[in-house]
Order: sequence, then C-alpha cells, then structure tokens
Amino acid sequence: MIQGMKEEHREFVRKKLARLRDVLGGKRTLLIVMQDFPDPDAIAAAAALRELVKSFQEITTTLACGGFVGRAENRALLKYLGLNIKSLDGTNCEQFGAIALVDTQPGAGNNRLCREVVPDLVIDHHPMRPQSRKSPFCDVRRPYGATSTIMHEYLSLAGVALSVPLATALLYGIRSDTADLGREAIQADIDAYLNLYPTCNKRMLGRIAMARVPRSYFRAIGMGLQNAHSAGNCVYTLLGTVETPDIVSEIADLLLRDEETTWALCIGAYGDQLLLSLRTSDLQANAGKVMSRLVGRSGTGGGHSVMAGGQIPIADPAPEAFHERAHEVIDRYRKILGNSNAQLSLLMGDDGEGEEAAAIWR
Ligand SMILES: [Mn+2]
Repeated sequence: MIQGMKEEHREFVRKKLARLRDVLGGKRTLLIVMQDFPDPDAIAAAAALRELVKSFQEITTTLACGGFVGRAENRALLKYLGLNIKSLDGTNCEQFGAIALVDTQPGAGNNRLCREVVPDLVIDHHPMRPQSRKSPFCDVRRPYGATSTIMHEYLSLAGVALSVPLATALLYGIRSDTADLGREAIQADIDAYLNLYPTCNKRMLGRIAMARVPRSYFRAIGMGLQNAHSAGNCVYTLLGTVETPDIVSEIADLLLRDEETTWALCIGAYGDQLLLSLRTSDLQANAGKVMSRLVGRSGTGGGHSVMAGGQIPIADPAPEAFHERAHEVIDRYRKILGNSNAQLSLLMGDDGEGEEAAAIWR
C-alpha cells in the first residue's frame, strides 16, 4: 500500500481501474505502443501495464515502438526485464483487440502510431492533447513526474505483487524522468519511489545506470562539446547525424550543467528529421511552449516546464538543408530568449586558453 496516498485519490485510481477493466473486457490481445525511442519511464510503464492487465484477464500483450531502444542504459533495462519490443512498422495494428499508448499521446509526434488509429487506452504525464480525449480510457496526469508513478499506483491498488525487476524498472523510470526526484517530481513520485525502493535490486540499478556504451557515444559527446556555443544565458549545440536519437536529450542534460547557463538546446539529425531537445533550470519557465515555437508549424514538439523535445521533418535529404534549418532554429531560440544580440562564444573557450589547458599535462 502506498503511504500518504489520500483516500480521495485512492477512490479516483479505483474508478480508473474499473474503467480500464471495462474497456479491455473480453479483449484477447493488447498492443502497447511507446514513443519511437523509448526512455526508461516508457519502458517501465509499458512493462507495468502488461502486468496489470494480465492480473485481471487472460490477454496476450505485445510491446512496440516506431524506432528502437538506443541508449545503453535502456537496453540494459530491457534485458533485465526480459522484454522484447517489436517494430511498429512490421506490426498490423488492426489485428489487435486493443491498443494502448503509454508515456506519449496520439499526435504527439514522438510515436508512429497511425494517425487514423484511436487507441483504446492512453496513459501519460505530458500535457493533454485533444485527440487523447477520444480514447475510451484516458489517464493523463500532467503534474506527475513520470508515467511509472501512475502505473505504480494502479498496480498497488489492484493488489498486484511487484516482481523485483518490475519494481527496479519503475523506480529507474521515476529516477530518470525526474533527475533523481530533483526535477518536476511531485509528492506522488516521491511516495512511489519510497514504496518501490525496498523491493528493487540496488546492484541492478547501478548496473543499468552505468551501462557500458559504444564508442559512438563518446564521439557524440565530443561533437556536442566541440560545437557548443553560448550566448547570454543560453547554450546550444549541433550534433549532426546521430546513431541513436536519445543521445540528443542526454547532451542537452549535460550542457544544462554549465553554471553560467539557464537554457540548453541540443539538435541532432536522425533519418529525415531534425531532433530537438531543450532544457532549462528556470523553474518558472515553460520549455514546452518554447519548443512549440522552435519547431513551428512543420514540426511537432512539446514537453514540461523545464524539459521538452521536438522533431522537424526535412523533405530535402541534402546536408545543407538540415544545416540551414538547424540554424534557423538556433536563431529563433536566441530571439525567444532575448539573446539575439548577446556575444556568441564557444562553450569550451575560444580566447587563447588552449595553451594553458595543455600546460596541465606537463
Ligand atoms: Mn515519461
């Protein structure tokens, strides 16, 4: 049982659970769709939804996404959970009795579920999208730091005993979406975290967080740092074409640690899209809104108050087209933040400090 959960909220979750069972009543198969490049929160929430529905009916579940799981930590998490994620491209949505979207919503731009498909279930913590209301079951709780927290409440009130791997995954999902409860976490996230902590495998948690990475990871970090520019209170960098899309948000997180920065934007390219990741340390800000303006009408994007993501399709495959568009985004970024006229410099210094840096090795 979750400590500190108010009776009123328990009642809300119980009602939602009853509705969930109604919607899935009699269905034999469920397709659980995540964002194209699922993060730990999406993976844990999908695994949790699977356990939840299996606890009340005989049902075959399939997990799918439009892209793949790139980041080493996330692959380690999948392996630990024993999960197999199918490609949405080779999946015929019509052959499933029901479809669920977790940690994303219809039309969010970060999932490739066919636009004509109205999912039966939507469970998420990003700002509500109008299309989501068409789903017979919709639970979008914007203040929540993680979808894993929502799923943990369901499992807890449904009385489903958590396996060690699932508890570990949910805790990791909450940790990674809230930067260790320090970013956009509410009391419900903290309660879920405390509730999961005794059950989770601490050694596994460490192994997932410190997963070994391919060389391309270091190349991307190197590129991100080399190309990082600062102007006033913002930094930005261009990664060029990336091998795994989730490196874009990882480098945005890294750049936000610059003590002179309030905003960090990282841009990479994958397939025919520019991928944008935005972070801010200004708690009064609305990164989601800034992202909407950055992607404009041709792209999709959004997020929370201090973190946001977006994607812009580029019709022309020429590298120049990507470059030009990326620079347009940067100009807009500087303009929105009022830094258009601020002096531009390389983050790692371009004012003759190179010699001094080399001196430390003598
Ligand atoms: Mn999430």
